[in-house]
Amino acid sequence: MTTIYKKSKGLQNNELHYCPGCGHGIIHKLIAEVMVEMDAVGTTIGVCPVGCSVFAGNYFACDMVEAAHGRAPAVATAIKRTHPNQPVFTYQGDGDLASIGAAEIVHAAMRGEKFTTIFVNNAIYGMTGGQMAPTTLIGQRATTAPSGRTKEQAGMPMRVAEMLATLDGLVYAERVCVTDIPHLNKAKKAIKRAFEKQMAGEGFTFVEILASCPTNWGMDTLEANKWLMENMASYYPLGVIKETEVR
Ligand SMILES: Cc1ncc(C[n+]2csc(CCOP(=O)(O)OP(=O)(O)O)c2C)c(N)n1
Ligand code: SF4
Repeated sequence: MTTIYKKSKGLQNNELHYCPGCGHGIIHKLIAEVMVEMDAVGTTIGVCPVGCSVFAGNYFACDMVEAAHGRAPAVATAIKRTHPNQPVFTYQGDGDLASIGAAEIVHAAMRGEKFTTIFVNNAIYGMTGGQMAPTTLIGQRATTAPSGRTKEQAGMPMRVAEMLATLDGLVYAERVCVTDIPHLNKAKKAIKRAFEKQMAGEGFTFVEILASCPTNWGMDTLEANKWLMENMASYYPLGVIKETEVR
């Protein structure tokens, strides 16, 4: 029998706890494949967030550290400074990164810390049952905005990649999504580019990944991907936001 799919060696052989259609599992697979391609499974150190991916350490086949809510960039700073030759990444949701951890990510980018952040933007707090996040779209319903987010009450949704790109320490920011195979391939390329620039010692690198949360969006998996492309990708444009030349 021909094997057409094999689990990446960058992942442990554990069953994922994510809901069907959730972006986290797909993104884990892409990061794991990049680690394998870069021959960095044994050397990479990841930092897990608080949120649905709090158990990411059960899945990646590399060392993973758990950080308190939003503090992954501070923990990654310490790890990278003491292990400058090893790839370091934080893996964070939008509640973790753009809400409680907003200061940590801004200051890590400002300082040009030489690690990579994988930012999973699903426009909602997944783990705690669908509260509004800084990235929730105008009109989008959340348990804390039952009639939909309004600009008057909560301001406009935060475009994190563009905001961080204004800081000199950030050398690469790209926004991708994981809705279909061509977009998955682009997402993997972006993750690899971010790791390569990190390992070249250029500065802070950031990949924002638009992903679906069918459970809290109240949609089936296909509907969720369609909604993402029609609504999220128009407010959060895909593509390279900033890439500096090697100094
Ligand atoms: C200090 C603190 N405040 C609040 C919480 C509760 N909490 C856990 S996960 C979470 C939201 C996570 O959402 P997000 O980062 O978007 O990740 P997702 O679950 O969507 O992947 C919150 C508010 C906490 N764990 N610690
Ligand atoms: S609640 Fe949302 S983010 Fe969390 S595992 Fe389920 S689909 Fe994924």
